[in-house]
Amino acid sequence: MMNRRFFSFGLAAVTLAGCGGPAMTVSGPTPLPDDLRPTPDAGYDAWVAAFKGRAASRGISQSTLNSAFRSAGFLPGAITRDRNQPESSRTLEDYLSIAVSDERVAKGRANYARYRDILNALEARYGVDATIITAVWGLESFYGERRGSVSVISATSTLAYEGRRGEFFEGQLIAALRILQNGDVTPENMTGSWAGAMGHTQFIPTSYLAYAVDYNGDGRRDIWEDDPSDSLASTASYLARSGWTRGMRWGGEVGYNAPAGTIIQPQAGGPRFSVTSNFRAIKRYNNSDSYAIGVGHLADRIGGAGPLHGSFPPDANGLTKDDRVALQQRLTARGFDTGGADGVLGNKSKAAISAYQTSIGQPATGVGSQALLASLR
Ligand SMILES: [Ca+2]
Repeated sequence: MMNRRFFSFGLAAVTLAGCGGPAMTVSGPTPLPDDLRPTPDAGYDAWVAAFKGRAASRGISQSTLNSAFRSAGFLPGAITRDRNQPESSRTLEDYLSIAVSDERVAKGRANYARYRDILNALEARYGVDATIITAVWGLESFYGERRGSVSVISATSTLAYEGRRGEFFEGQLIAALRILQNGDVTPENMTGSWAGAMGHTQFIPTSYLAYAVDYNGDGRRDIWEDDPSDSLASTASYLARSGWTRGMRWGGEVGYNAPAGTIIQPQAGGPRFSVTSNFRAIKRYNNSDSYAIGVGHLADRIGGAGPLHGSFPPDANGLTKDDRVALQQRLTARGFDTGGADGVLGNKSKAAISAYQTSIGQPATGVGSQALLASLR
């Protein structure tokens, strides 16, 4: 979460926990890939030795440093993922296809029901709607299923050492060490995304220090455990302190009982939204209009609302979402695996299109078209 503009995680990547995209930042119960396990690196070791002096001067004890770095190390995969984040962002339509998928809505409704008591208590205490808290949880970690299992000390130290955003990540590393020093979590349990976002709602370490809450009263602010209550309370705390106004909607689709607000149209030809100051509070979590609309719309859906009323225009290749879904279904039926039929033509779909084009003697462009769709009928 947070300061994602540096990451363009976006459903882009992270945020689309569960999207299966190339830049996922959360890993969940699947085994760690080898490149996110510590690898010997002399340059990293020298950097850590120097860093320990700087950390000590900022109040980190030797025993904290020793235990934190005992099993930490250089993660080549953090650097490649950081460098390979997509430059271009998804269209709002593609973003919402993933962020507010039928599965994410259904699981959101189930978790909203399961944790209704605590969510309602949080709404009463912090003023943030229970459905909004649930939606943030859904986008950040697929309701806790994909919290990330990368060592946070390894991830933040690797990215601090690599240096492209070294100052930012050294700050996160110092914050992570303070968390360990406070005794909220052990080094082995302090896991998260390859970029150091932690727990059910993917707090970066500095945000944890500023906003995390011990809700269940066990004396530790534990956002890593299976019990999501501290994480959900921490998210409500963060939104409340980001300017959330109790009882105000985030916004809505213009023409369909939206609250008064600033009008935005993130995708030309697509739906327009009227957004309030609570929309801007969501953007403090992740500074992206698509993300904030994703949270708001997912919250509405969890609360029982239906899909958006407006439609989006055809994409640059003349295909509507229905066309793209049909293209994926027909390719799959012919044995070219698109990894599902969500209407989002990602890397797997592009590879399937290329393989199909090759099979019919056409240049493998990986780009769909009406002609290609028609050829599959
Ligand atoms: Ca606790």
